[in-house]
Amino acid sequence: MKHIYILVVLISGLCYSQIPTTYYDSAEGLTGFALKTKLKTIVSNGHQARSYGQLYDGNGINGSNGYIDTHSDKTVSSGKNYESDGTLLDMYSENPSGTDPYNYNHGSKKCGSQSSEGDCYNREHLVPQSSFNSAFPMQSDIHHVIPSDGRVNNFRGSYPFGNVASANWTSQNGSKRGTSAMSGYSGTVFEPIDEFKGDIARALLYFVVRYEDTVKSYSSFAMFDGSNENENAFFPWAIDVLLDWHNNVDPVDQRERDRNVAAYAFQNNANPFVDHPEYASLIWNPVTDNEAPTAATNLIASNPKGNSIDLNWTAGTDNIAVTSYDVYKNGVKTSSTSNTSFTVTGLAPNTEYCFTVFSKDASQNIAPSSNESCETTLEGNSSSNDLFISEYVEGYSYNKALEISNFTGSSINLSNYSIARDRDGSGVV
Ligand SMILES: [Ca+2]
Ligand SMILES: [Ca+2]
Ligand SMILES: [Ca+2]
Ligand SMILES: [Ca+2]
Repeated sequence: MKHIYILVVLISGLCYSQIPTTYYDSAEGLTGFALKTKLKTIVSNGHQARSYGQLYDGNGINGSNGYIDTHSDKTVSSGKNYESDGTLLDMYSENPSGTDPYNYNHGSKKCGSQSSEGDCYNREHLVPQSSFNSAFPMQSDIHHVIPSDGRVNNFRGSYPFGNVASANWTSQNGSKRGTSAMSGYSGTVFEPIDEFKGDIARALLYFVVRYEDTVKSYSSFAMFDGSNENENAFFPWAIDVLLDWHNNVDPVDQRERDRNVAAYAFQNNANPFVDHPEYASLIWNPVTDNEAPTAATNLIASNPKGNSIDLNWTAGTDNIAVTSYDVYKNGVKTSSTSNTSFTVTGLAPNTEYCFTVFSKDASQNIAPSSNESCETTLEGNSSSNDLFISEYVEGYSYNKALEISNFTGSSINLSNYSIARDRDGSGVV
């Protein structure tokens, strides 16, 4: 019997559509709220809202079976295993280091009414339904709607998550409700056990990213500050405790990565904070860079033409990275480049110009000036007496082209010109 069970798990695993390896490519290099907004686009594109009932069994969607795939106590390839008995994995009743107080089999004992723990299970909205009026797709979003014991769900109610100072109620696995231990919030809070603090924090981080456009109006939930789309979404005390749970108390493990893949198969989007834990601090606690790069050196102005001069220099260095150079001509900024060479154009003939460049980093810290280098443009060649062929384009088959330039300063009648071809040295044709 056990062999059959393992076989079923493998087959359902093979059916999953995996999170594409390129899923987060467009977020690369971004930080702060620009990263948050980019992630909103990534996780919104393709997200297919499922019905509320499909959370329980998925009903054959895209090879996914809803909670059966995302929230089962099953073996993980690395990290901590619990009973691995295929029962419902309930964060409010699982005892990670011992026997569970009670268990649910998927699909049976759905609430229903409850009067004590173990009576029935239902769907717990980590962000309370009341804050978004039970609207879709939030109501059935499997990243933040988890199966849980009905009694504990009831005690959690719509309270914000946080660390409890003094508990007035404790579930059989140690989840607590009580007074806030966090300065900045004085109401009642709910604290899951350490094992699942990060799971729940990442679900909330996902929620404010996925619903960035509308979360401002969900501020009846005490963790949400009602700020605009491109801002925090959380009160300072709230993001502080979530980042602590996410980074320190309960970092991402293989069980959560497996769940994210199964959730992707269920509704075709992923939780970015599971795949890229570093995104959370990049968005809400970006490192401030106050250190300016070193100056560019060895600036040389050379190769003067009638109206251009070439510049080359040695790169500056930075604690993070030099991202660009401002180019100054006679003390006035004229251009910017990410390279260590630049051609200054649009210059007057027979004129001396002096140049400097300044290294900059992404935080707009500017280095001291490079050395100054001066050069004089050549005598005027900005006009000519006749047309000249400035470019030949070799296209496919019969597609060839000649570019003819007119720098004479006056109109030319092309009927006075002809173009002849010399074929293999056998004369003009
Ligand atoms: Ca268990
Ligand atoms: Ca257990
Ligand atoms: Ca965890
Ligand atoms: Ca820097």
